[in-house]
Amino acid sequence: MNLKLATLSAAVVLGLSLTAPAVASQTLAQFHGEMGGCETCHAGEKLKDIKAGLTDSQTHENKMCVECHGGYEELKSTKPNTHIDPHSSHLGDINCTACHAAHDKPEMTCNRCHNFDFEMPFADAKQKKAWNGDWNQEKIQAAIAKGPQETVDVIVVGGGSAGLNAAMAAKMKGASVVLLEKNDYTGGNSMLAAGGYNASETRQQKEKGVPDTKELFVADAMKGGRNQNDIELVKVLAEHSAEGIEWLESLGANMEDLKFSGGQTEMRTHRPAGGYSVGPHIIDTLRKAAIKHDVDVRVNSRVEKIVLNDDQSIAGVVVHGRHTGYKMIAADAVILATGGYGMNKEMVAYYRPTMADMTSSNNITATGDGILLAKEIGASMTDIDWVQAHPTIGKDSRILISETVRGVGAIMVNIHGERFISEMTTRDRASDAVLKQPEQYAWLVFDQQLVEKKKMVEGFDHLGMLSKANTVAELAEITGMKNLAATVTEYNQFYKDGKDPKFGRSALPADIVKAPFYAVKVAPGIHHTMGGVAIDTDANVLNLQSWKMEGLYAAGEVTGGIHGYNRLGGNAVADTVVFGKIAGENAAKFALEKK
Ligand code: MEZ
Repeated sequence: MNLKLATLSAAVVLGLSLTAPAVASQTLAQFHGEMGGCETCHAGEKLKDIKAGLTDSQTHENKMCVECHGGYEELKSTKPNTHIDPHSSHLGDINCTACHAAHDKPEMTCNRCHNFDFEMPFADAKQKKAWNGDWNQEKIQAAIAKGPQETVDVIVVGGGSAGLNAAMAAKMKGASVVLLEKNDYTGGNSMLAAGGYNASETRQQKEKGVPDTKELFVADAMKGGRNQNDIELVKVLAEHSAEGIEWLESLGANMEDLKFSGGQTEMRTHRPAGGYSVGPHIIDTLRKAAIKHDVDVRVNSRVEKIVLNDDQSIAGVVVHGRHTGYKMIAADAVILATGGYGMNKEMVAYYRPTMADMTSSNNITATGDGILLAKEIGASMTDIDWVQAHPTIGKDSRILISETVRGVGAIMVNIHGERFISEMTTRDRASDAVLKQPEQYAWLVFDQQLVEKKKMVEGFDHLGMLSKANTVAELAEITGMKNLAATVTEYNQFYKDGKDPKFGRSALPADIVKAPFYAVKVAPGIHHTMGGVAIDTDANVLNLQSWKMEGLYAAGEVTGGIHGYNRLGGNAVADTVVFGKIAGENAAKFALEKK
């Protein structure tokens, strides 16, 4: 480390403020440049060296941030955030540059979904042109005409759970792999998954004496999907669900906890112990595994075209790198793992106009890119207009109040404090029921017992979403739910009796007795797009004649067919792992056999 960098590090260690720029509208780059020149952050002093060392992931630059300021784990232990820590709740260890843009206005990534009043260092720097939606056809064609600049066996498009699982599986089968993620960090929508992973006949279930079977898994998924699912895909999901858990455990995940989700006859939703959210945990595990196994993961890299050879076989993709521009990468196999389209307003308006104005719990990455890429080359779509509303998204927000909260004991009541449906029914039914209530919203009500079991609830409290009181009567007073006390008394009796004669709630895991008592306002919002690219049981994409498109695979929410008309909570995470792994293994086999 040079002297200036050492001084900078020392300042950080001593807790000196480095946040206030000396000059208004100074950028972080100027501030660092004054300390040690461009070399402070870049791989050289001269423009040509900087350019040569600059990757789309800004690998060198981020390494330099960590060298001076410390890495995620270090900063977490020395500067514990007493209030909200988005890294712990879902972001995990992401590139520093995702928020701290050096030559541009810094962007607090959290505010893409939230609304935090938090001033970033160098916040008054000038905003440059945003990097988004080019899809520049001339540049795409020029990249194809120039020919591939790199060749690998398998290209994975998208860095959520399906993509990371696919990349890991392909790599472990001996293929060379590159994973291309358009966002500035991996994780996709999976990073926000709060519920769990459905699997049957697992070690965890056997240890707890849960008499679940694969056949029951299939029956529940089909019933939940109103029998509109492709049963062959559902069977594969059930068959491989336990194996998927073991695979994640072999990569370092903890999936010890078990709970019920809506529409299940047996308890099969697996989660990390300690009440942590499943998505961030799986993503963290997979990110670490990808580093350990040397998988080439590139962020800020948006695939804008799948390129075919004259014989219609896969030639590769054109990727648009945020810093390096357009280029073609050749590969014999491509896996689409780009997620759904819940955040693409135009697509929702086109496919499901009645939901166009709904909020969405999805990450900003869920823009349906893979569906558009696949359609362009003749892939078939299944159930494309089936969009799932989740009944409990924080009212007027984009924050999902996980089904887990109901799964471990919350009740759902209307503005008068009256229950109106079994809290554990399927999402389509629960959402419809909420929309039929006065004011079209509901409250979830629970007590301190639940908060102690579910760490995620602390996050809702930090976000200011919870009403809180020392007695149920006081909670009723604050929220205006005049019949709440009577409802809670009645529900506690149902708990004691072990059955809910009013709405037939399948699981009554706790009563509502321990102060403080809480309520959170919820309303339905877009959560999952069940339709997408048609695949077969090998995760091979099908064309309009239902023939295999050789070399093209897809997994996760970009696909259709598995969930039918209504996905059960916990089946999406299972889908990303099971079909991600199948896609990765089959793509590797295909590419390696072609060599
Ligand atoms: O699978 C899901 O979408 C899920 C379990 C969501 C949730 O409510 O946590």
